[in-house]
Amino acid sequence: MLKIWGRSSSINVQKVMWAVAALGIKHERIDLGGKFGGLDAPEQLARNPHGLIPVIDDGETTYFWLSSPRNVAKISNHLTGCSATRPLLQERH
Ligand SMILES: N[C@@H](CCC(=O)N[C@@H](CS)C(=O)NCC(=O)O)C(=O)O
Repeated sequence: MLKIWGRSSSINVQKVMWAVAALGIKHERIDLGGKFGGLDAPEQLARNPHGLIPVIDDGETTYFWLSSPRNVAKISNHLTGCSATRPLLQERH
């Protein structure tokens, strides 16, 4: 299952949450950052050396921390194995 680290009040986390919901991808979100802290924990810095959220773990070895619309599209394409999500994401932006 996809793991997403980040507090739900973060706009960048919300972009990812929208994408996984729109694509119907099973996921678990773990609170991190803001009042939850934890961004400077060693295991988190190992996932994202920038110490920012969102961080996504697809269960293999790939981690993402950029949630610009272009990167959300890349993440979606990576997760779904197709490029059909790109127009959808661009359309909605
Ligand atoms: N370029 C990154 C920016 C990530 C970013 O700025 N994340 C903010 C939240 S929106 C963050 O980690 N802030 C620290 C915190 O929440 O404690 C992206 O597009 O995801």
